[in-house]
Amino acid sequence: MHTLTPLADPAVDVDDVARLVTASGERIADPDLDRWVEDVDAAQLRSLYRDMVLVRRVDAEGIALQRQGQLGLWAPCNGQEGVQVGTARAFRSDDFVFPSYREIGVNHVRGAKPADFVLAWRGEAHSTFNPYDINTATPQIIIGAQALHAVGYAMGIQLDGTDQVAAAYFGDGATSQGDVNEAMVFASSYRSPVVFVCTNNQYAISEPVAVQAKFPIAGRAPGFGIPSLRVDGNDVLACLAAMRWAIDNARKGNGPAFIEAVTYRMGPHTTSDDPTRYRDKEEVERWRARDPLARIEALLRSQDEFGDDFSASVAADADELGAAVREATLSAVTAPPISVLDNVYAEPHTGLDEQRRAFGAYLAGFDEVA
Ligand SMILES: Cc1ncc(C[n+]2csc(CCOP(=O)(O)OP(=O)(O)O)c2C)c(N)n1
Ligand SMILES: [Mg+2]
Repeated sequence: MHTLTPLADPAVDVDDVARLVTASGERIADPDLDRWVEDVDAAQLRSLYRDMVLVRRVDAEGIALQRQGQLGLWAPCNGQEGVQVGTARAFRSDDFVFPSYREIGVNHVRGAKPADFVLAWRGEAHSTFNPYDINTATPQIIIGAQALHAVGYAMGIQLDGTDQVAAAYFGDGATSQGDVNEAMVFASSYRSPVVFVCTNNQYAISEPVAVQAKFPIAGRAPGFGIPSLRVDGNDVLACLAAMRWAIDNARKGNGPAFIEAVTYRMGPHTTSDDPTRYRDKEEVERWRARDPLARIEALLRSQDEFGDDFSASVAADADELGAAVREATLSAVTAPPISVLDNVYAEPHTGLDEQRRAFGAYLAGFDEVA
């Protein structure tokens, strides 16, 4: 696998990665990755491209709906479609995925419906989808916590004796959290069938990755006894290949694997953030030239496989999904405030009863005013 050397500045040395499609859309060979995507023909590449376009559209709608006051917050994924779609397409439907708040593309590939992208950000639902409908956990806001959940799930898989795989998605910043490191110790010690996907988008809010990683993040995993791969996160094909490698490793009983996908968050951390305060335009433009969608379009065009019909059908699909996301948001029915306490615990208990009483009394106060 791709060997790692210490980097002077991990944020700058972004080309020290495994890659199959260059930024200009040229298919290059990689001795380790090639065999994992031998079956990927033009039709499959188009399908990966379509998913990335759909994800970008959901993201654009989310930002617009937040700006229009229809959502409380949105965590954009623009620029990260390659790692999200590429890795998620490697799962089997019975694998179990633990995403962070930014994994819109992972949830899309897992089968999230239009409402699933927006209702939690609108404050209408605790969770988004029912995790068991698409074998994907509620997107995690507590940085790194989902790594422990994924390892726990993977240890459960071992007890069940099945060949499912669990996966945790987290960011570069999350690798500084104890939870992620503890999760890697358990995964390694128990040889659990789990894949860690670290999306290195160069920032933890305003903090550049170079502040907390003096060595490529993928280089940490071998210290835990976990094989790792540093891959171009804007190369959907390389991400698919890397994830197939990692999942195969776990499914065969060889234990965990770690992928660092090097990418860039093109938008703000969330709609509450102003990235112009901490990064310059030139940096953003450098990454725009590495766009994950544009490179697949260029590759397909070079093979004469990106026709007008295809382009029009992708645009129509994106329009349809975008309209469905807006409709799901605008038609959302706000539940009575007291229902915030429903479905929090499996069993009722006295603490919850007390909270329900106190919150009910507080809400009743508004009735009196009215
Ligand atoms: C335990 C915890 N600490 C702090 C926060 C506040 N917080 C939200 S996002 C974030 C940065 C996370 O950066 P990274 O892991 O790189 O993920 P990204 O947002 O870039 O996808 C922080 C510190 C939190 N949600 N949870
Ligand atoms: Mg980050």
